[in-house]
Parts: sequence; structure tokens; C-alpha cells
Amino acid sequence: MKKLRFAIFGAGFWSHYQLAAWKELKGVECTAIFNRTLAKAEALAAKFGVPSAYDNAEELLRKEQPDFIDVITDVDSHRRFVHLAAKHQVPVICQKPMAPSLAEAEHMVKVCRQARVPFFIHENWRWQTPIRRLKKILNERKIGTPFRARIDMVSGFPVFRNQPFLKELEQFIITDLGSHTLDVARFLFGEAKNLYCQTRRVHRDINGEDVATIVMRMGQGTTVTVNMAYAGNYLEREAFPQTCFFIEGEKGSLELAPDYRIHVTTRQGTRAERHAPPRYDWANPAYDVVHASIVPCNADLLRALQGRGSAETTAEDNLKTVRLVFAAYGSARTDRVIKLRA
Ligand code: 89Y
Repeated sequence: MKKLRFAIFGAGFWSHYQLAAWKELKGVECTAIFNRTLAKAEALAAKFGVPSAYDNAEELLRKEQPDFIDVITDVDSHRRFVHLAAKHQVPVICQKPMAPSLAEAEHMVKVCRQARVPFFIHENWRWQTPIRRLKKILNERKIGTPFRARIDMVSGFPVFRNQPFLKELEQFIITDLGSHTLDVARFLFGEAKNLYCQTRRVHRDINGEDVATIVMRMGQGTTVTVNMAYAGNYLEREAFPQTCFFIEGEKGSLELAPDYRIHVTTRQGTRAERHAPPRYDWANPAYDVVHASIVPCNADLLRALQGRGSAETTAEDNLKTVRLVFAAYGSARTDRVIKLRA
């Protein structure tokens, strides 16, 4: 099969890992990098042996004619680059969160649909090794029908150190982290029927909320609570960036605890397993399980780009996650339960 040639848009913190993860896969090759500051595009290109760097996105598309582009820029520029891809008939992958508002996300999906340009979201959280294992255990019905689940991503890790722009966001933790955790809730328990949310800001030097609590009733009737916090405080069981789960079912319970420990408790007792992610030498140890999950996420997107099936995280599918993100803000603002259309 012919190698697919692609371009990366954006040369910030995340692009280094995204590019390293692409290098783990056969059948794909990065041939150009765009960044509005050329020196940054050149530095990233030099680090990874990518032949060309640009500070003009249209020029890149005209000259390189990539098979697809991978947009890893700040959220406010996603629309511009996705529209550009649609105009040039180039399939596009875009980082989460898709857009700064639901209307903008819907418009981006519509533009690509009308141009018949494949549009995917790089949503990697559900590809984490222990989370794939949880899905398998639930599918095997080891604990029967789940009636309640808690999803905790609560950490004192200084996230703003590596990603200072997160401080500026008026809507922080639900767009940055909730995009992931709400997507995982959908992945494990189906679509939400209703949602209620409360938020808080603990940091004094940021614009958005850094604590959120979301309660949802999911399609199969499961009540799911998503607890998120980046309050910069001290926690005995600090496990950034691991998400912990406690799932109660009619026949047992299932827990994912720090250090990738999975406990399945049924009539037969408790079975303990450990599902650690693969180690990559390019991964930042502080982000291990998250960086490792970029590889299977990219592999899934690549399969679709090669015409070998459909990806899990198409933009059409991700719109359902985006709806939850903005429903959460709506609920927090009005202190109301939001009903969601099926
Ligand atoms: O930006 C976020 C992401 O996508 O993964 C973890 C993170 O870096 C901080 O919440």
C-alpha cells in the first residue's frame, strides 16, 4: 500500500508527541510542518527529519499536496484550518476540543460534509490501555448491567507549566479535560439522556473553571458522575494523568485505580490485574498513559484514511461529545438539568 504523506499544522508542546507517535506507524510519513512562527516549524522539522517547513498554510497545501493534514494548533484556529482543508479537498484530523463553541463545531462538520472531505478528531483518551480493558470487561458482562459509575480525573499536577495557554481559557477544565472524560463516558456507557453540572475556580490566576462535577443519566440507564479537578492542591493518591473509575453492576463491581490496577469483584471474589500502557522512549514520563494512547488513536485514524474501515472518532461522532461539553457549561450557568436529544 502506498505511503500516505501528511503535514502537521502547529509546532507547540503536543506536536512533538503527536509526530513521535506517527513515527511508530508504518504506511505514513510527515513531509511538511506549518507554524505561524517559521523558526518553530523549522526546529520541529529538524528534530524529526521532516523535509519542509512553512509559515504559510495555503502555500504548504498547494506545494506539498498532502494526503491529509493533522491540525495541532490552538482551538481558536481550528475552524480556519479545517475550512482550508475542505477548500483544498484534503482530509483533516483536528485535535480536541474541536472548537470553542458548539455552533462553530457544527459548522465545521457541515462544511466538511458538504465538501465530502473526511474530518476526524484526535480524541485519544478512550485509547488508553486500561480504559480499553475496562470496555472489554464491560462487554463481556462480567459485572452485568452497570447501574452507576464514577469517573475521577482529579489531580494537583501543575498543568499550566507545559501548557500556559490553558490559563487564558474562559472555559478551561470541561473543554480541555471534559472533552476526554465525557467522550470516555459515551464510549463506555452510551449516549447521555440528561446532564447536570457544577463548576468552581480554585486557582486565582486563571480565567476559567478548574473544578467540575458532572452527573449524567446514560442511554442504558447508568448514572455516571464525572469528577474533574486541577486545583493545584496536594493529594495522597496523585496519579496524573490517570483517570480512575468505579463501576457498579448488577453482578459485581469494577475499579480502575492508580498504577493501572484493575479489580473485578464478583461472587467469585476479587480478581486483580494490571494494565500498564506500552513505554515509548519519546513519551514524557509525566504524561505516560496519555502519550502512549496517541499511537492506537493515530492507527485507528490511519486505517480510515487508507480506506480500510471507519474511525471511532470521526468529527460527526465527536459532535456528540462537544454537545455534552457545552451542555455542562449551560447547566453550570443556570443550575439546571439539561435534557439531551437522542
Ligand atoms: O491538554 C490536556 C490533554 O489533552 O491531556 C492532558 C492535558 O495535557 C492536560 O489536561
